[in-house]
Amino acid sequence: MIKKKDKYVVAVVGATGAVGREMVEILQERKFPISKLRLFASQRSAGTMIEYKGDEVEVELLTKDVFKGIDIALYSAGGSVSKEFAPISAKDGCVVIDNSSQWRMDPEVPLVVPEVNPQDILKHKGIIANPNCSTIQMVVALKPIHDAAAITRVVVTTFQAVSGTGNKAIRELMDQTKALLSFQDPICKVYPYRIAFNCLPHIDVFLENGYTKEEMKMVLETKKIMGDASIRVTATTVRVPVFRGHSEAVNIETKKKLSANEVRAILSTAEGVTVYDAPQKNIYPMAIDAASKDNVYVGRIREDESIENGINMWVVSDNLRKGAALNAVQIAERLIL
Ligand code: NAP
Ligand code: 12T
Repeated sequence: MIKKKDKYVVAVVGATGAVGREMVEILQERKFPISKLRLFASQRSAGTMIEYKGDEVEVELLTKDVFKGIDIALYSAGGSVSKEFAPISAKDGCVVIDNSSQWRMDPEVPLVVPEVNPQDILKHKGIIANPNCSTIQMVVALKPIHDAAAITRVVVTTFQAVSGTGNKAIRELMDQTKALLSFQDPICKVYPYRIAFNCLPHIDVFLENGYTKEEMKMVLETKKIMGDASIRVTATTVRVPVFRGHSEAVNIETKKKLSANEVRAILSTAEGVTVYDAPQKNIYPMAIDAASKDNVYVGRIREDESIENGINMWVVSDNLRKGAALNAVQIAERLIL
């Protein structure tokens, strides 16, 4: 349990990263009650100044002895940093909300999307995990359908933006695009092949079963967040040359039959969802609409005519906001309620 206060000392670990910078923005935007904001990163960027509420806050070097007196730490500095530092933070009485995949499947660690399983926040023992970006936006759209018609199976294909990999990948897509448009050879450092004008069916590392780790995160995390291990999930995750916003083609099978109109009605009142679905007027969600927005956008809702009870839909959200920083801040907001 967190001790209730009027204002909290909040830390962002990995504050100079693509997700960390978004966290600082969102804390400010949503007026999170902060008495002192502390920002941490590695030696590479200690001393960098980041603006928060009109002031410049200096980025400090992350060390093991910084956590005393910090109430909540939002971590976004990669799995190895979370593995090493999160238990130390928790021992010092700080509640960690961790963005890496390090703790997500630990049975002691709640894995939370506030629209889906806010009740799990209460079970934390010092660490709460923020799910994978692709999983978060999908479950926000699945939960209301599951409540109405019991989902039995999900087949998902993702189209993921490079910002999911961080600042280096954003730069790589920019540099490769510039190079190719000037008839130069693109340099590949972050991804094994060029991402500019290409699609890579490869996100995170390959596992023994032939799936990528990103695909298996979608399978396992969905079951844990929805609190239903019986939902069958299979995924193909693809990196596309988009800077911001993940798109997903989601095929759902349900126990009870739902028409496309029923799904539209259910989703149009669902928390955190915007239905954007009028194909006759060329209205469907796109990454360029979702970028810098908070909601999960759903469109292309239609019956899967190849099975009895099936729905196809297209789900888009900003991977750095709902997929990472916003979801983490929303967890923190519930934590202090
Ligand atoms: P990024 O742009 O590469 O930023 C990484 C951040 O971590 C930077 O602030 C970096 O600081 C800091 N950092 C790296 N090593 C560190 C160390 N040893 N000690 C302290 N700080 C260190 O990456 P990002 O996209 O923001 O992602 C960060 C992490 O968040 C990822 O590794 C991933 O685990 C997680 N993530 C989760 C989701 C999700 O699905 N929910 C989405 C994206 C990312 P410097 O400036 O000093 O290098
Ligand atoms: N490799 O948080 O590269 O598990 O887009 C999120 C995004 C891991 C994660 C990516 C990744 C995660 C990516």
